Amino acid sequence: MLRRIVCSAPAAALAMIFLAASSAWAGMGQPTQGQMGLQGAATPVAVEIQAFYNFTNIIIVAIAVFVALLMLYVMFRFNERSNPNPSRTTHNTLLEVAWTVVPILILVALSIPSFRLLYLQYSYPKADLTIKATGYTWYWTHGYPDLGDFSFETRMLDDAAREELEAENISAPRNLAVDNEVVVPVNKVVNVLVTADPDGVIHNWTIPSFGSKVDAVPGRVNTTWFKSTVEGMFYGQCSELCGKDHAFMPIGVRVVSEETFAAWSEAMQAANTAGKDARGEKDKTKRREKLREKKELLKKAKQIIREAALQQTGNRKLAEVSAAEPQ
Ligand SMILES: [Cu+2]
Repeated sequence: MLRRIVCSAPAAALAMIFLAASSAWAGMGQPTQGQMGLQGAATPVAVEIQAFYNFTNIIIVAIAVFVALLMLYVMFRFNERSNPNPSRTTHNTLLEVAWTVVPILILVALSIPSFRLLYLQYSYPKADLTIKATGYTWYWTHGYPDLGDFSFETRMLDDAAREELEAENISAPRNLAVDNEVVVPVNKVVNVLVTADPDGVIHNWTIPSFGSKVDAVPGRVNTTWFKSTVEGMFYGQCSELCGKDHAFMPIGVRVVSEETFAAWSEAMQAANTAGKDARGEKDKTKRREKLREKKELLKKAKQIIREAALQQTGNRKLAEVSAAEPQ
């Protein structure tokens, strides 16, 4: 019996290590049914986070298995029946040095990749684009300060709006899909300035596949950076318990090609300018005209993203089909 337990333990440990280390079952950009491990990594930081996570898991499982085996051995070898005359030993210098030094070595082994990762997260490369994310109760606004400072609100879609998109073959997952997605170009360094409404509470801007998680604090600007190497849709949710609708303030970042981004940001900037002109315009007819122009430009920007979404959904479907086909 004991031998069987002892023999099956390493196999179970190995299975756990593979389970923990495998991110093959995890989706990219959003959680998936029956997911194991973390969401797929889309940025260099997320790749490093996952490598560190897998490495730490191996150490954790190894320690747990070692302690479990040790306890089983002690229970069977040194119980009263099999060992009626206990030894009176109280000290063992070698053993005491070992159980002090070995944990120190384990901690050092953990700290080296940990500090390396921390350094990567906080050494900001030169940004190609800056985004300002502000948490409100309970939605986000996203601004593009280096592109004429246009901004928009990001709110969660309700079921009716989601069904409309799904009917058009655009993926819109429940509790994650948003009305206005943050759009960024692929393979570019994006700096995110994160803050919260000065009269509000603390939120947290998170995109798991980017390895980004930053507190949005009223009156303070925090930063994070990401460089997505994959095009697609990436979702996250407010990750700081902020109140009543904490669970309903998702963030959606769409990573698109450089050309799509240029077309979208151009339309958004022009719409922003038209809006500003309308505000400064005294003549009623001209103001109405400017506002109409703004509306048209916003519609155009939305259409650009809709087309990108359709293309990406199609790409994903194709990828799923080819992955499901037997080789
Ligand atoms: Cu929040």
